[in-house]
Amino acid sequence: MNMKNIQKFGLMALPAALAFALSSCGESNTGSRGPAAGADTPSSSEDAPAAEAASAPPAGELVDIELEFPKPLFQGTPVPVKLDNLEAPGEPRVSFKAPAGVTNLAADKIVQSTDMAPIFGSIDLTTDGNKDGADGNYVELGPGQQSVTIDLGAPAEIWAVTVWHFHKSAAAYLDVVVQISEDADFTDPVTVFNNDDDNSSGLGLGEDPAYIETNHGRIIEANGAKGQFVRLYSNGNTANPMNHYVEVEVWGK
Ligand SMILES: [Ca+2]
Ligand SMILES: [Ca+2]
Repeated sequence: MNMKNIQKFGLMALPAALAFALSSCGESNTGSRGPAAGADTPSSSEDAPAAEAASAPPAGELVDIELEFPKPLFQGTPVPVKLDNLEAPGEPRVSFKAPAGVTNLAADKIVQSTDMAPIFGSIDLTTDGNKDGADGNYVELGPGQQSVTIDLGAPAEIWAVTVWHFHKSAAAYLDVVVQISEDADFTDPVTVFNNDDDNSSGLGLGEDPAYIETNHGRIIEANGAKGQFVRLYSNGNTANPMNHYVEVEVWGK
């Protein structure tokens, strides 16, 4: 996420965060702070009993949400991927922070795509809950820039989007952009991920890194952004010009 988007996010997410904190913690006198600040800073409230703080987590406290991953599928020696914005190798992330009780709101939800007649598979494989990357479990969209859009069915507070494009062989997807919108036309979307480092997609210059797909997919944090629609763009990958989705999850409430 680039700085511009972080700023946009903060401004948009703060009122919702405050509303959540106030409604969930009636006796709190720390309403002038967001939950993130409260979680990182010792409470300055001297009249709050310690026992109360110990028995219930403060409103807005974030917990670790552990993801489930499919089996790794790499076969043979991966072809080296060369991209200017490719991230350095490192340990994969397996969890993210979110309020307790978030669920995968994308499960079995309707998915629209710029390619509704895929080359291989069907669009609904994107949200069918199966992350196994074997043949028959992914959808292959046509070449060039394509997108899928998930309608969550109701407005939500979104904390992470997790995506598995294709993990049977090592490839990095190009111009990956993920946006959250309150309206179906994406008139004022929040961009939570963008690795289009030359703005060839016309969606803005992205500062997120390109990454090689594995069974760990990708965790994209959304920091409580409000929206009902989640759109994921890509423009082919380093192995071929096609676009693939094994699964997309949208964690929120
Ligand atoms: Ca699937
Ligand atoms: Ca590009």
